[in-house]
Amino acid sequence: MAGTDGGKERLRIGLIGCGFMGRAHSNAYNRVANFFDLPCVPHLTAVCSRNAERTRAFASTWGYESIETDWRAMVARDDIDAIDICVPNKFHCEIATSAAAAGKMVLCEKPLAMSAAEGEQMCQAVETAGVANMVWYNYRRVPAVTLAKQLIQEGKLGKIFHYRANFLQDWTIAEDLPQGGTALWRLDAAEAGSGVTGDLLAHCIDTALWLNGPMQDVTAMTETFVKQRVHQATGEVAPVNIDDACAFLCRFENGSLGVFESTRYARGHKALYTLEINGEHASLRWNLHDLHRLELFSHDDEGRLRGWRSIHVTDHDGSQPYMDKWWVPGLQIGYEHTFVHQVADFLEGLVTGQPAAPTFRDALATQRVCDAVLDSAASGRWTSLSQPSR
Ligand code: SOE
Repeated sequence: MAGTDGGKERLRIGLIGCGFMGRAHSNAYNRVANFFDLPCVPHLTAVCSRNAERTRAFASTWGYESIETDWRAMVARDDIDAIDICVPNKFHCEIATSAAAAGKMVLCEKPLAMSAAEGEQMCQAVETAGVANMVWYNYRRVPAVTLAKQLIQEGKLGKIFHYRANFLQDWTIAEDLPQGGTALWRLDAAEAGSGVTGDLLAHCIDTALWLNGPMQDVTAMTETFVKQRVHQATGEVAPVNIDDACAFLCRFENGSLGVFESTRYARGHKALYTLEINGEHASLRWNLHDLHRLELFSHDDEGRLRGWRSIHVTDHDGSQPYMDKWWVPGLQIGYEHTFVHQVADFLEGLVTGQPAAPTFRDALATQRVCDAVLDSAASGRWTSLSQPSR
C-alpha cells in the first residue's frame, strides 16, 4: 500500500471485469469509507477489460483513474496492491496465480475456480506468496445471516438436526436463449465449469459450511432441461453441458442432515435463496427476498407465546451485525451492502492480521463439495468428502 487518502493508507485496486460483479464491487469500494471508519481505504487505480471503449465508460462511471485492456498488463503494474477478479470462472486460476506471483493481494469472485484441483493451485499461489486473499461469497454478510451465525455459535439452537437450502431462479427457461458471450457465459460449461452447482449452490454450500461445519458425504442428481442452444461465439447450435438444476443430500460431520436444491427453471423465482436450520432448542430460517428478516422459533419461549418470530434486523445499537454503520433503527439495507461489508472486513483484516473469510482456502472447501456433488450426480453414488474428489 502506498500514499494516503484523507490521512488514511490507500489500498490501490486493479479491477478485472466490467460486468455485473465489477459494478457490485466498484460500488462497494466507493461506499465503504463513507460508512465504515477504517484504517485504510480503497483507491480505484485501474479497471481492465478487453473492450477499451466499454472499459473507459466504466472507469468514468465508477471513478477509476486509468484503464487496461490486457489483464497481464494490469498484474504487471507496480502501482496496484490488490487485483480483484470479476471475469468468467475459466480465467480465475490463471489471473489469480499470476497476480499472487507478482506479489498482489487477490480478491476473487465466486466460485473460486472451475474445479478443486484449480482451486488448490490458487491456494498454493497465494499462500506461497504470502498475499492476502478473499472470495466474494457475499451472502455471509447479510446482517440477518451473520446474526444466525452468532446465534448458532452461542449455542441457541443446541444440537443441529437439519440444514436445508434452496437457490431458485427462472431466467433460462426459454429454449431460444443462446449460450456463451459476455452476458450468457454462465450457460457455457467451458467458461463457467458448471451450471447451478458452481453458480448458485456454491452460495448455499459456503453459508452451510460456515454455519453448520464440514460435510461428510453427498449424493446428488442434476438435469439439463434444454440440451442444445445456439452458441454466441460461433452462431452454431451446440450441446449444453451445464447442469440446469441440481439437488443433493448430505451428511454433515456434526451428525445433521442436509437437503439442497437449485434450479434456473423455477418459474416465478428470480433469486430465491432460502435456508432453514432445525436444532434441538430452536430453528432459524431466512430468505434473500426478505433479506433483512431472520425468523426464529425458540422452544425456550414461554408456552403460550411460543411461535415463529420475525426479527427485523435493523437495530442501530451495535447488537445486530453491521447495522450501526447505516441509517437509523427500522431502515433497511439491501444486496449491495453485503459487498460493502465484505470490503470493510477485508480492509480491517489487513490491519488486524485476522484475514477476512472466506479466504481462498475456505472457498476451496466449497469447491470440493461442488466437485463431489457433480461426481455423485455422474456416478449415481454417494461421494465422500474425506478425500479430495478430483
Ligand atoms: C446468477 O444469476 C447470479 O447472478 C449469481 O451469479 C450470483 O452469484 C447470485 O448472487 C445471483 O445470481
